[in-house]
Amino acid sequence: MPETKGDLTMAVKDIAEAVAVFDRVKVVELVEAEIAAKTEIDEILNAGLIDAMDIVGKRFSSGELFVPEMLMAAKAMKAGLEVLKPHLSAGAVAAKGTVVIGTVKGDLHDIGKNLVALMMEGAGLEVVDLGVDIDAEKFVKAAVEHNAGVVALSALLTTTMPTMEIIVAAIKEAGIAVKTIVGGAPVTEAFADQIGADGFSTDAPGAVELTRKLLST
Ligand code: B1M
Repeated sequence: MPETKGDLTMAVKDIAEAVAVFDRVKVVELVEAEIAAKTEIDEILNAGLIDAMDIVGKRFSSGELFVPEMLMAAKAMKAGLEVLKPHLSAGAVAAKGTVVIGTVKGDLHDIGKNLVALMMEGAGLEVVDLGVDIDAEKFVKAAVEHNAGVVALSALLTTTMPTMEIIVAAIKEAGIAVKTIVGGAPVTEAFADQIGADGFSTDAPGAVELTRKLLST
């Protein structure tokens, strides 16, 4: 039978399953094969790598998996992301503005934040990635030091969302001309409005679009 779109989707789903069983080698092999087969990079990323983390999250919630397994899945996903990286950041041009990005204090999740940073770089933005567990003081210091136009905050835990409010307030208090954007699985637009952030996005491409808009205003 000829290869159909359905077959391709199945192959991408195999990537998700390989991540969910923590098979780093297989993830790399499958992602490389999909790139070679000219599968859409977005499809590999979304239906392959990102969907896998949803599977893992659900298995964690149901008590089927524990933290060490979540970590192994994260490592498998990161290995796949490394292979995709050159394709995600293709077409980079001269920097169009500087973004300081980090995961907020108390939160160690960095896959989504790394993805946002990667796509921002790909869109020609200068990105200063502070890493994880970053407090208000560090964000303010970095924004001043790098003359940033946007500070981007990521949080994956409901317990670290209030820290976003503290950081947004500290940036305003510092009186620096920098916009703040927030994102991460539990973050909503209503929350972003409530804490006085300048923008919110549900995903990495949206964060890039939003940042470009904010930098051009
Ligand atoms: Co954690 N974890 N985890 N975890 N973990 C979640 C988030 C959880 C939903 C799992 C679950 O219960 N189903 C849950 C949070 C529940 C809640 O708060 N309501 C949870 C928990 C409870 C915990 C611990 C507390 C577990 C424990 O110790 N008992 C602990 C906390 C540690 C800490 O941070 N202090 C913990 C630890 C970990 C690991 C370290 C093991 C590992 C992280 C490894 C790493 O990141 N290096 C981990 C993982 C892997 C997950 C899940 C399974 C996957 C997260 C992920 O990488 N997703 C996650 C379940 C899930 O999300 N389904 C879970 C893929 C990634 C691409 O998506 O980060 O959402 P995401 O990014 C998206 C968007 O959110 C958006 O763009 C990306 C897509 O384009 N986005 C932005 C992200 N940042 C943005 C910023 C923006 C804009 C968009 O603008 C600035």
